[in-house]
Amino acid sequence: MTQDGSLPGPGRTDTVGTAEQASGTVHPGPSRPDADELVQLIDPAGVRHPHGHYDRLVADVDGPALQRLYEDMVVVRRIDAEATALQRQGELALWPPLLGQEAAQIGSGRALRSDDFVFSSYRENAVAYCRGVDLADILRVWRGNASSGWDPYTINMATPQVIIGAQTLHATGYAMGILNDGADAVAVAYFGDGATSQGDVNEAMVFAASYQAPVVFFCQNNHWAISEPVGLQAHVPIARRAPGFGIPSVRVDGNDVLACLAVTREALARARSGGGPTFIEAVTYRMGPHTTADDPTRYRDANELEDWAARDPLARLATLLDSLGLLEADYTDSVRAKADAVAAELREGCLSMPEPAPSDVFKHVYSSPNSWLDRQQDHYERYLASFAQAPQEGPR
Ligand SMILES: Cc1ncc(C[n+]2csc(CCOP(=O)(O)OP(=O)(O)O)c2C)c(N)n1
Ligand SMILES: [Mg+2]
Repeated sequence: MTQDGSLPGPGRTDTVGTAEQASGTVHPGPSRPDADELVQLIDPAGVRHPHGHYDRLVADVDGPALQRLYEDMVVVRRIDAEATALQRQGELALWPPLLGQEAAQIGSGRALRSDDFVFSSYRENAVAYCRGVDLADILRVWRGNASSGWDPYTINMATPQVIIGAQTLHATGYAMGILNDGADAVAVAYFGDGATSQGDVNEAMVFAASYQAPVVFFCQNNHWAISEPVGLQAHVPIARRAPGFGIPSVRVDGNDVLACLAVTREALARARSGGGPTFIEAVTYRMGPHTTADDPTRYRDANELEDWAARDPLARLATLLDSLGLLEADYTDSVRAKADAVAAELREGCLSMPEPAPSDVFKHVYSSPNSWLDRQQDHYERYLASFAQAPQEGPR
């Protein structure tokens, strides 16, 4: 198995799973005999392959369910494109695109229960969509309109973390709280390949393993940490690191939405049933820039992008749906209409956001009054007021 995650597929079948349901007890311990195996249920050519272990975890995913996953991916790709356009039009200061990572985020995001709690980085806007975020809320921070986009408890998802890897500690702490409460919810931490080099992520894994905390570490290996290729910091598959902490891990084709759903369901079931943490490495690719401020043509080869475009997560599911007779015009028209409507709502929500007052920047810094901050605010307000009082220069 290579770092790029390529995997030769076995023979073809069009069946979508068999027997058992997705839920149920999963016992602790490594689930895969070969941690380097890349779990794949739908290959890049859109062919569904049977899997001895994971088919049962997606046995309930019938044709209509596959269509819903496809619709989700089309919609979030459209959200991403619309937000990128808004940034180019000067309406957002910055945007971190998720182009290419739709399957990893929708497959895992749709596996979650509403009482699970997500701790993400800045790129998991498709996960936020799965959690039911108000669309404008995902733009609020990038428009410079607010310090935080939403109240975490309304959708059980913390606002995105920009300090690389820090959210893994928050997720682990939250999961330890779940243990204390005797609940069966799960905390899920999303982070990138680059984040795995941070101390925070490694410390989080030590604590998660020590306490057998119900946390899922979902690493999207999109092959780049800004301009640093994953091969520089990971000479072996990233998933191999977790067993060193005593955490079972799995590598999944991150461009295969069904496989991402299956491995996340397994990890969630393990955590709910007292089996502790799981580390998932979703092998995917960031097809766009790191953010709209980045120009990847300066550091990566166009051929690499072309190779990954051939493994596009949406295209392969479209091909599978087509082979099942589930990609008729009335369905694709309705998906397009939904994406158009969501994009229009996103744009409208962005453009109609009320402008905050300049001194709102002082709000929410501390939960209780702070004299040092109050003095700064007072000074700033007097400074702003001085412009109104200053004599205007007029024509002589
Ligand atoms: C602690 C910390 N160090 C450095 C940065 C600067 N930084 C922002 S994004 C990034 C790369 C992260 O790469 P990865 O974890 O692979 O996530 P991706 O952006 O690919 O989704 C870095 C180093 C930061 N935000 N926080
Ligand atoms: Mg990365």
